[in-house]
Parts: sequence; C-alpha cells; structure tokens
Amino acid sequence: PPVIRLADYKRPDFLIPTTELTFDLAPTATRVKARLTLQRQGAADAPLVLMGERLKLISVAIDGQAVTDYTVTDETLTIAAVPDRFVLDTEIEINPSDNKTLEGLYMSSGRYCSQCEAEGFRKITYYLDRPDSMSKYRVRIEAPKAGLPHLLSNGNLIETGELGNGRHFAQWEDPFNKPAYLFALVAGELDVLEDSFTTVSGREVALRIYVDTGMRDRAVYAMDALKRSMRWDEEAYGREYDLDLFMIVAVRDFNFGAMENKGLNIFNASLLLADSTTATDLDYERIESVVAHEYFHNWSGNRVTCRDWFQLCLKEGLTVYRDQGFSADQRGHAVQRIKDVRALRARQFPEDSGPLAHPARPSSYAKIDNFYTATIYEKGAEIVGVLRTIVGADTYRRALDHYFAANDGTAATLEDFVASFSAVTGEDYSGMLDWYTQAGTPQLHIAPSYDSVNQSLTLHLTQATRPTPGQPTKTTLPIPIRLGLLSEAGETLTFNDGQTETLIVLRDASQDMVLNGVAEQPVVSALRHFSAPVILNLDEPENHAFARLKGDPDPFNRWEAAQGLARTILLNPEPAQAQIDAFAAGLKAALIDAALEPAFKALILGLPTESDLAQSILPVDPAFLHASRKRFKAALSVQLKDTLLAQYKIIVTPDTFSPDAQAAGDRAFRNALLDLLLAGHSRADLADDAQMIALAENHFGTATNMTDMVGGLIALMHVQGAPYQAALDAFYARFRHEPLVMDKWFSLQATCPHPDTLARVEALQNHPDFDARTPNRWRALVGGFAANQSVFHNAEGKGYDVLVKQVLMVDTFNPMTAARMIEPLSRFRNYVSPYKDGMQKALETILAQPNLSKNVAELAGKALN
Ligand code: B3K
Ligand code: ZN
Repeated sequence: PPVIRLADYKRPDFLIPTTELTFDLAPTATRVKARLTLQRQGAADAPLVLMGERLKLISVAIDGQAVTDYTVTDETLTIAAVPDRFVLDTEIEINPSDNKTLEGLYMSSGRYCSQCEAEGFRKITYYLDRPDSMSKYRVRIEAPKAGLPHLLSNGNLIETGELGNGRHFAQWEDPFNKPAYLFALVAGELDVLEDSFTTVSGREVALRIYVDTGMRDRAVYAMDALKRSMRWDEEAYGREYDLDLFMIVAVRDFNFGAMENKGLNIFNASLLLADSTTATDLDYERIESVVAHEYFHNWSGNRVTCRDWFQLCLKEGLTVYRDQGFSADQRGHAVQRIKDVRALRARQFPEDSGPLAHPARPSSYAKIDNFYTATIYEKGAEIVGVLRTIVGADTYRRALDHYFAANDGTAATLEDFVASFSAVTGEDYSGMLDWYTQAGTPQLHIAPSYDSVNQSLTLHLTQATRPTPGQPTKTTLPIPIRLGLLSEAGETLTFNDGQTETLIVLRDASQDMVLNGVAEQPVVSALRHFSAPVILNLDEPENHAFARLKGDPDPFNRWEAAQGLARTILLNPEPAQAQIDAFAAGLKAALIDAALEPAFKALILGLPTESDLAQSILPVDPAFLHASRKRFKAALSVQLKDTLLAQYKIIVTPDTFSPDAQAAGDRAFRNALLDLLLAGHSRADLADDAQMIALAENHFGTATNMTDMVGGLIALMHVQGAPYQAALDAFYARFRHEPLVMDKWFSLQATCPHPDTLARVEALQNHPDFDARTPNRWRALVGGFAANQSVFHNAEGKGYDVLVKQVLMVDTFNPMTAARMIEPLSRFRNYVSPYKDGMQKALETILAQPNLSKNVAELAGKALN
C-alpha cells in the first residue's frame, strides 16, 4: 500500500472557518448536506481537493451556483478552479445500516452512531479530513420521532422542534474550533442518567450518560468516576471543563474502547456499564480510567489537538500519563505503577522488539488506524513520565500550564510540547525528542563495585538500544534512574551524608557514578518506581534480590525483585530445589506481612506470565514455558498450602458490595490465593485434591459478585472435567441474555491454558452466540485465544489456522479490527520450530489473499519483512 510520510507534511491549501451539516437520517439512505466556508491559504492556483469515501454524491454548488466541473475518485472530490473565498454546498447519500466498518456513520442496535477518529469523517461528507483543519460546527439532525427520540451532537443544544409527519429536529452548535475527527452524532432510543458538576469557577455543567433502555443503574459508577475526573483535572492540572453540557453514550458495537468527541464521548458499553453482578473489579478499574482518559482529552487532544497523525502520541501519550496519575491517586501509587508496568511489558516491550516496532512518533504509515498501538499510548505515557521525573513535579506542572496556554485552540506538535519545558526552565530538552523518534527498548546495564576501604560504591552505567526495522543505528537517551541502597539484611542504607535516595540521569553511552559514605557492602535498588521504560540488567548475587523483596522501601522494586527471582527459576529447565524453597520462603514472608496491602500481595502472587517469559529467552518454546510455569506453581501450591489457606480464610466478604480500591484489593488477593491453591491439582493426595476442588466450587457457587465468580471459574480451570464444565454451564444459564457477560464467558474459555481449549475454541466459532460482526464478541474469543500462549501455539499449526480464518473473514467488513490480530503472529522469528514456520506460513497465507485491506496488508507485510 502507498505510504504517507511525516517529511512530506504541508499545511492545507484551504481553511474552513465554519462547517454546517444537515442530516436527514434514514437507515439505508441518509442524506448529508454540508455548507462549508472556505478560505485559500495556499497557492493561488491550488485546486480544492476534499477527502470522501463510499459517498454517493448528489450535488455540488459554489456560492449558490451548481457546479458540474469536478472529478470524483474513490477517495477524493477535486474542483480545479475555485475562488479565494467561497461557500461550498455539497449533498451526499450514505447507507449507515450497511456500514460494518464501524467507522463513519453506522448503526448499532437500531441506533445511529458515529466514529470519526482517525479518518472516518470522510465517510460522512466530503471534507478536509485532517486534524490541522479546524472549524466551528453547526449540526442539524432531522429524523422520524419514532425510535429516534434523542438526537445528539457536539456542543450546546440550540433548538429542537417538530417537522410534521411524525418527524422532528435538533440543532447543535459547538463554540470551539475542532478537527473533523472530533465530530460525533448519536440518534436513537436511550435511557439517560443525569447529574451535574460545579466547576472550580462556579459554573454548572449538566452531565448526561446515555445507555440502553433499562441500564441506567449500571451507569452510576461511570458518573461517579466522571465527577471525580473533572475535579481531579482541576486540582492536578488546573483544567476546567468548558461547555455547559457533557454527554457520554454507551454503544455495544465499537471498534475499540471509547472516543473523546467534543462534549459527546462515545464508549464501548463494556467500558461504561457496571454493577456488582455483571462487572469484575478489573472492569470497574478500567471504566474509571477510561472515563477519566476520554474526559482528560478535552484539554490534551481537543483544546490542543495534533497537527498531523504522526503526532498522535502528543495527545495519547500525554492523556494516558494523565489518566495513570488519576488512577494512582484514586487507588494507590505503588499498586497502580505495578499494573501499568505489567501492561507495558505485556504489550509494548514485545511490540518494540519485533518487526512491528516503531517510534512513538512514526515517520511513515499506510493506515494510521494501525498506529493506535501500545507504543503510541503506553510508551508515550512513559516518555512524559521520564520528562516529569527529570524536571520534578513543580516544573512539570508549570510546563504543562505553559503548553496548554501557548497552544490552546491550535494543532500542535511534539516539538511544541517539549518546547514548553524549555520555556519555563530555560534549559534544552531536545534530547527528549529522541525518545519520541527512536524505536526500541533501551537496555540499561549497571555494574556496581564496592570499595570497603573507602566506603564508596562505584556504579558503572551503560545504555544501548538494539536496531529496529528502518533504524540500524541508535542514539543515547536521557534515562532517569531513581536509586537507593539496602543492606544485605534488607535495611535502608544511607550514602553521601545521610541520603537515602538519589536520581541519576544517564545521558551518555556510559558513565561512572560514585556514592560515598556507604558503610557496608550494599544491595542496589535501581530504577525505583520504574523511573524509565528500559530493560535493566544489574550485576549482583542472587541474595540481593531477596534483600529487596524483604525490605525495599520502594514497593515497586519489592514486587520487581519477586518477579526477577521467579523469572530466573521459570527459565531454568532444572531449577535447584534450594532456589524454589528460598523463593517460597520469601513469598510467604510477604503474604503474612501485615504492613502490606492485599492488592499488593495479589500482585506479588502473580508470577511472570508466559508472554512475559517469552520476552526473556530466545528462541521461545511455548510448550516449555507453559510446563515450567505449571510445575513451579504446583510446587509453590503444595509447599505453601497452609499459609495460602490460612490467608484465604482470613478475608471475609462483606455483606454489601463496594467497588472501591480496598474492597477490590481484598477480592484480588483472595482470588489469587485460590488460584495458587488449585494450581497444586492433581496432588498425589486425593483427599487433598477433593478438598481444594470443593473450595473452588464453593467459591464459585457462593459468589455474590462477578469478580469472585470469575475467580472461581479460573481456579476450576486447573481441575477441568466435570467441575469446570458445570461452572461454565451455570454461568451460561444465568447470563445468556447479558451480552457483556457472555463476552466474558467466551473469553474465559478461550484463555484457559489447557490443551482441550483448542477444540473448545474451534467449536465456539460455531456457537449460536458467537458473532464476528460485534468486535467485543470477536475479540473475546479470537483475541483471548491468540493471547493463550501454550494453546494458540499448537505444534500442528491448528491455532494459527483458526486465526487466519477469522482474520480473513473479519477483514472483508471490518479491516481495522481484523488488523489488530496480526500482532500475535508477528514475532515468528523468535520461536522454535515448528511454531516459527507455522506462524510464517500463516502470515504468508494472509498476505496472499486477494482484496486484502490496506490495514491488514500493511501489518502482515511488515511482519514478514
Ligand atoms: N482517541 C480514541 C482512539 C481512536 C482510535 C481510532 N482507530 C480513543 C482514545 O485514545 O481515547
Ligand atoms: Zn486517548
């Protein structure tokens, strides 16, 4: 497919100060009239070229005069000679009910809704559909009253009224300039939950969440999260909401999580609706963070948008960083940091080390939809964190204030962002831009050497980044390293006259750092709070990690120590019993430590996943990693049974459900304990086994909330057979009419790490409740399966066959969603045979398909390159 390059950026030849749209809604024939005022800013002879796809053009007029002298292609409308200032009227027809791309205007459960980011607006009308083309919008929606009582768009509702013939209209006006990707329209039958928020300056904002009829109660948590987000953004960033109305709509058919359209966010229902019987604590957590994320975009994205899509990270990285800060304040900094880093390692590190690696600011793309990646989002957030760590919290806040003020109402670049830091400090941060333009995860190596005579510690620090596609040589990056010292007994050790922690910024390829006044052989605790997104290699004896696990005042590094120790054991085909015993003892000490919160203990019980392990070994043998993990968990289960059981019993489930962090932490810990208890199945001791099965069955059977039901089901996966099937059947019988819960039913089965899962998934593709046209359901089954390392990587290639078939099928109607499933095949070069060859063959089969979408072609092509 043809490629678009950052280096070719040119501002648009025309400005569009105002945009007036009139929609006449009809499922198969919606008419859209657009009246644009246009002003030339480019060359005098530049033609007007508007983007448009799948539009049936009805008419074109300039200054009221019909025009016939134009050219239409599949992607553009070109008018060669136009005045310098004029009014353009176009009318087009589209078929929303037939639009299964879920981009542009489409229908979901009888309701109209839109999705425009990144380039969907061109499926609604001919337009300069690019983020640096900003305009003031007036939108009129006309529709039958029956079935379409609510007619919503961005901004303020100016007027509503009757049209006769059972029809009505609504007129909306958005006072803020915006790019087309932030346009939204929703029309349909909806229930609304209403509330209000008084901003810091005393303005009253009406809040409305629109949901499927009967679902209003399930929006209560999202509303609460919204109000907390609005307050937090005022306090933490000085950002006040700017319209009198803020709306959120939940839809079931959505290609991703949610969308920050100005004043009218649209959400995947799975990230908005929750109650204790249908949503897990993880759902609540994600709802809270996504509601915040989309709301925060009002400033980082909407008021200040992106000049071009190469700058996507400007709004996404910054907004993820902001929502992570919000979640940390709501739920605890250490626990939040561990979860964020776990996600970074699970999704971004693999991407960054494979053929799809790209910088946070890519320099070219074929389909921008393919770049809504973990690198743009999660690494983008980490880069903001690196900057903040380097300059400190106060300077960061001043730089952000400057950024929002200086760029308000404009379409900005990453240079503008970094320049805001220079503007408030007078220092040069251009080195930070390298973080955005360079792909690959830096490797940080620390070699400590202690001089007992001088009581000094020398840290030899080096950094290096491996080549990535298109970037054979790498530069050095500013890497902030938060660091402290411990004694071998795990006590804090001071240095440099009483200091307990320091921040080192490594800028060169190597540097020596000397710490004085170190009274004894120290244990180094480096990269505390994961102060930079790098892979750390620290030269040290194994007992040092145990010292950190025992006593590191930085909880992140305490967790990290356990992960590292477990990883060493898991990657060793024949780990020594002494190693396992030592780990079990360290784990036990943490589990019974009353000073540690349950949410943290749950995380420490979560051993590195198979995909995490696949990052630390070459070549990857998924069968070995699975067996090794299973064996280790079983050993821990048997060895720690009494401790696990005692802890399990201490936690009482309260009579009333609360989704708050503390109650969720208790549930997380209890479910993690249960999982490890059941991992010992089958023990040699049958009575013991029966006791554990009964425990899991009881846990599932008496569960009063979805978190515990899911926890029970996951525990029963260790058992398989009748107990597991009975639980699945009970779950199905109870929730078969709840689509969001049925998604879980599919995904739980698809992610079960048991060899029988392959046959189950093959069968589930034909289940009457399976529907590839609903992305939530498709991702539940296919995405869940592709992430299930030991089952997906089947030696006969049967797992890949399932994926190829599904991707090719979905690509015929929803390329954006299909393309997301290429990634699981992309790192084939890292795998042992026969997986390697099977994955490669699967990619080749996909690429050989005629009429492949640009989306899938771009990623499959890059993966094979
Ligand atoms: N900005 C949207 C993502 C749009 C994805 C388009 N393929 C949601 C978000 O990041 O907040
Ligand atoms: Zn976003």
